[in-house]
Amino acid sequence: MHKWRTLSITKPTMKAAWWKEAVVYQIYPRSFMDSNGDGIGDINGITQKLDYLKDLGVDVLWLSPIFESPDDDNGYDISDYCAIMEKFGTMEDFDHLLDQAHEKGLKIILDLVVNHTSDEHRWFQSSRSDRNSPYRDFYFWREEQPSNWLSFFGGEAWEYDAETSAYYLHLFSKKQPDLNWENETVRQEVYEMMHFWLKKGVDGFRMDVIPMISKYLNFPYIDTNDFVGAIENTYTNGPRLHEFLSEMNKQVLSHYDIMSMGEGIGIKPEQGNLYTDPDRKELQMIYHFDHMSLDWGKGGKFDPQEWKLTDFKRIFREWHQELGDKGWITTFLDNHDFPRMVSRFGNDVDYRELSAKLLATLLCTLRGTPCFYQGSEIGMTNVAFESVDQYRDIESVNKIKEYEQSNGDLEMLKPILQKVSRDNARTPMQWSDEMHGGFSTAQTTWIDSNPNYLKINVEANLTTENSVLHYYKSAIQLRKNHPTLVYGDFLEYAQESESLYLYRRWDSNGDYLILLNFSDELHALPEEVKAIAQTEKLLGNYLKESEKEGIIRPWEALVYRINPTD
Ligand code: ISL
Ligand code: CA
Repeated sequence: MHKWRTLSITKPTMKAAWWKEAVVYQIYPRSFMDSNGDGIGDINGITQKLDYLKDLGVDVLWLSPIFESPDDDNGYDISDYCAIMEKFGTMEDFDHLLDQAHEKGLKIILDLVVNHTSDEHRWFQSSRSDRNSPYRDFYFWREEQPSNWLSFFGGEAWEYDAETSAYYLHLFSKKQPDLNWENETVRQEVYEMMHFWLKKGVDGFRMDVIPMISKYLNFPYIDTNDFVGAIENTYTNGPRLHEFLSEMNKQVLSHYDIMSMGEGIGIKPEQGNLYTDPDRKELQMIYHFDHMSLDWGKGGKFDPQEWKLTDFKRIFREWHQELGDKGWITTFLDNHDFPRMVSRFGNDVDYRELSAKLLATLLCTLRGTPCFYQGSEIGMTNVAFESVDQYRDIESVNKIKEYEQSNGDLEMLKPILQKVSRDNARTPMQWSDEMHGGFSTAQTTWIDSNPNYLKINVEANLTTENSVLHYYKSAIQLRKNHPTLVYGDFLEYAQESESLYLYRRWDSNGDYLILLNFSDELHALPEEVKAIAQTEKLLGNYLKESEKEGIIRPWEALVYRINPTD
């Protein structure tokens, strides 16, 4: 009966840290809350909602970029790192937000976007206008086009600039020239800017495309049919990457008790510890994309493929094994760059609430710091925009243009956009059933709301006992009350199942069993799991107990504590 108690209980070797125990909540400021009725979310809007966030139980708020920017890529193209975007408010507004957040025990981390700047940044302006400018070498200028690199947002990554008769590198849009980290002054400028925010009391950074800051200076040719391969083998993990990160750690990060979370694009499990092993003194954690990129077919992100639970499980298993008790990851299932998690990994039609709750259970019981994206806590879904004119994201807009130019049938593109566009995650937060979901009092907002706000909104969730929101609160509290869910080891059952994700988290403080059914069907639990006796149920997403024993219902999520036996 108790054969599964044979797990050898070892002393936990994983070091404790507040940022491992924390739950992160990502805010996309322009879509969170509009305080002044201009149709764009803003900083004061966030301040208004701090009590809501506190009540949800999250600890750290990651704000997508709030800095001055011409907004070519929604603020990921920064023209002044130390100024606030006018649309979002003022520096006083930000100081007030930080102050209020701290008063409530919430931390705030900012988006550090230093692989590139905006082309409207004064460094680039000077660099472009004068070949002898001290800023010339802040970017990559070449007389001839060095290679065939492609940009993430379509087209070539080397752009010819007539003003200065040379090519510059931009891995993202033309308005996002890549910074040359080889230049020591660039690095010093970045570190100084980081100190500026940290001295203000900011609690850390999420670091945008950080694996790309060191470039292979021969810019090797890529296979243009394999963009994913180009990212993994050529664009990321350049020769001086770890040297730069150690330097940043030494000069900046190590001076504060803060969170550093790298966007782990292109990082494979075996490289995880190079970034996050504490002994190496670089970053605390990274979030890898391996489970998110499953739909990147040959043609890139716009070639959606189905994902498989066995791949998903294998990815987390491999990361877990590779990191061991050293490095650390952030876990996430969506953010502002991806479709909504309930639409992608759950079933947003027949089991929206159950599957949204299941996904929350997963993130709150996996090893890694969970990072939730705004709106997931009420089960917000992808949006089915009827017209391509409703898209705002540069990636989607460029794709639409490309289709138009090649006489592609836009009707064919529509269902793809509805599935993969980043705008799925960028529609306004749904606070109530009022106009624009209570996000704004403006007649029109910068992007249309998802019409399902009439049903899916915070207010309705607050007043319904079994809502997704209330479940989120319980799942987050569960993680906080049981540190084994943070630090414990990880053991899986039924690895080959395409429907069931069943695992155990355990250490000398406790032993937990997590059962998740990722399917619309009822399943029998494997014998080895049924044999685990004497358990206490801590969390479940169905109201009533199942009448049959040993089965798990569609999208059912269960967390048990396994009682110690003697
Ligand atoms: O969303 C993607 C493209 O389909 C991702 O590949 C994304 O471009 C990549 O993860 C980098 O993301 C970050 O940097 C970009 C910015 O557009 C994203 O919003 C940001 O998260 C450039 O700064
Ligand atoms: Ca506003």
